[in-house]
Amino acid sequence: MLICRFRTWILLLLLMFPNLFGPSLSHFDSAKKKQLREKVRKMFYHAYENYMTHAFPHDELKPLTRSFTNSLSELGNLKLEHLPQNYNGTALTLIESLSSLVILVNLFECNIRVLGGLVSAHILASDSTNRLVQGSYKNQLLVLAEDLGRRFLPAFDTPTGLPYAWINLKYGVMKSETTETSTSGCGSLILEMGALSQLTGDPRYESAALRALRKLWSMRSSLNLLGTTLDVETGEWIEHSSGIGAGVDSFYEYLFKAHILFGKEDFWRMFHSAYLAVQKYFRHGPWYHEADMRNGKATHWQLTSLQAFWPGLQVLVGDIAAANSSHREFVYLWKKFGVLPERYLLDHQMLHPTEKYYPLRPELAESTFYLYQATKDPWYIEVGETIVNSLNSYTKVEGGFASIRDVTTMQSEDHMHSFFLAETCKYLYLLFDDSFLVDRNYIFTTEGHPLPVLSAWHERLPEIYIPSNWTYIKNEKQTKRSSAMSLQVCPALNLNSGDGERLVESACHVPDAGSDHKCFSDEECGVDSTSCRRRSCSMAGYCGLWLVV
Ligand code: DMJ
Repeated sequence: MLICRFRTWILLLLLMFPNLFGPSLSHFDSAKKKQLREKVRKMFYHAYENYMTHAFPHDELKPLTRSFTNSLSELGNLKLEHLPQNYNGTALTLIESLSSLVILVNLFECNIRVLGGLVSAHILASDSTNRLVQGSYKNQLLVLAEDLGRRFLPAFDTPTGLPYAWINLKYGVMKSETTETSTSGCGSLILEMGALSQLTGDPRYESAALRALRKLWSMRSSLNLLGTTLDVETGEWIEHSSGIGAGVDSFYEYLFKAHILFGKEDFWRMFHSAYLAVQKYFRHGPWYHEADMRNGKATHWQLTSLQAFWPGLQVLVGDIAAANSSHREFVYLWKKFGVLPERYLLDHQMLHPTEKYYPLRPELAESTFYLYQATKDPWYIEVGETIVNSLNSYTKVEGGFASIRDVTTMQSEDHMHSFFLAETCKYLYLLFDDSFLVDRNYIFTTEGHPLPVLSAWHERLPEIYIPSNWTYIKNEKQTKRSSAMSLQVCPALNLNSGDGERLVESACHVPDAGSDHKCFSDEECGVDSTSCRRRSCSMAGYCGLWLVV
């Protein structure tokens, strides 16, 4: 009894003088964020400097042998990361590199990595309010982007308008080229090619990407589902089974992000139908399985590392409760294996026998970043810390960061993908320091390249979709619309109970261990259902949102 009273007094004192017993938790949080962002900065430069020493100007670093691989994919990312330090030199190197290209590239990869990198870097370089700008810039990157975009166009010259997956940048589509491509391969080009059209005034890039996207959408089933692979000449599906992971992922991402970037209602309508179909036919609790587009029947019960981007997209949509519940499952798997395995068989609760690798993928860090932005729940900072610590313990080598061949043995593989720099490090850094984004309104392409949301690029603002509590920020130059991220809400799910009554339940809700809410430590406290914030154990011994009070 006496102890209880003592705790109550302490609690009251703490409420009145939050710093009475030392620095407040928010102080602690910001010190922790600072320490973590320094850790990530060091990781980035360790990877980047090794790349520059052992691989530049080739595509990707082999960190174990300190050599390089060639697949063109690094070019775009490299330039973006390169701008702050050595801007003029890099632009010139790029110009020389691109003019001599005669290689066969994958259109999708080249688009998201190279064209996206060039377009984004051009926008950053021409923005005088940007701290990245150094020296004089004369649109060299845009010239390169346009040159590359023009080389893409022959790929779209098919009876369907769906582009070939592979194109030779000098000679166009090769004679015996495969006509098979993936949904993401021909449906995730609109952000980069649309931005290129906006910047150059040449509508051909946006038109080509849009025509392909519309054709793809017209091939959906009556359930609003798409397959994974198709034939660009006939417009027939090859693989009818699909999910939200490999071969499809960025198709969904680009429908919604194109709506944000260009404001066209068409994109929203397509996305809205597609999103509902995914939630209806692929979702199983917090997991997403694969299903046949024709009948919605489950085909593969697998979790893949690529699917971990989905909660991030759901945050942009505003479906934060669903995002949070899936994200937790991915975090659980990350902790179980130390990193995320490429494929996990949900029906057998075991790793896929041949896909046990972790190639330094960014998706979990990306979703963690979005969820933290939306909720400011410090728990996501802890998740970020776990990811950073795992990367440093299991993947850091003298020559950079190495992929993991097998998560059961943590055996390394001699490859550092370019997305480790362009995405993994970037999203981790932004999780701990979002100052770059403050007062700005960016979307990130699927390769992590920022593109500003500008009213000038909007056909018109889709007023009917903007809730009344969304804010407009005016500055002298342009009007920006804030994204769903600024809402910081945790919408509850509306469920129908059996007797017809509406029950409201939040997917992020985790009850306290004791029904009387008493506790000895934070571990016994759950997650608040309306704010999605983790509750903590007060000195008085009760779970609650004490920091918020
Ligand atoms: C990235 O290249 C892109 O995000 C792509 O859309 C799929 N995922 C890889 C990284 O895992």
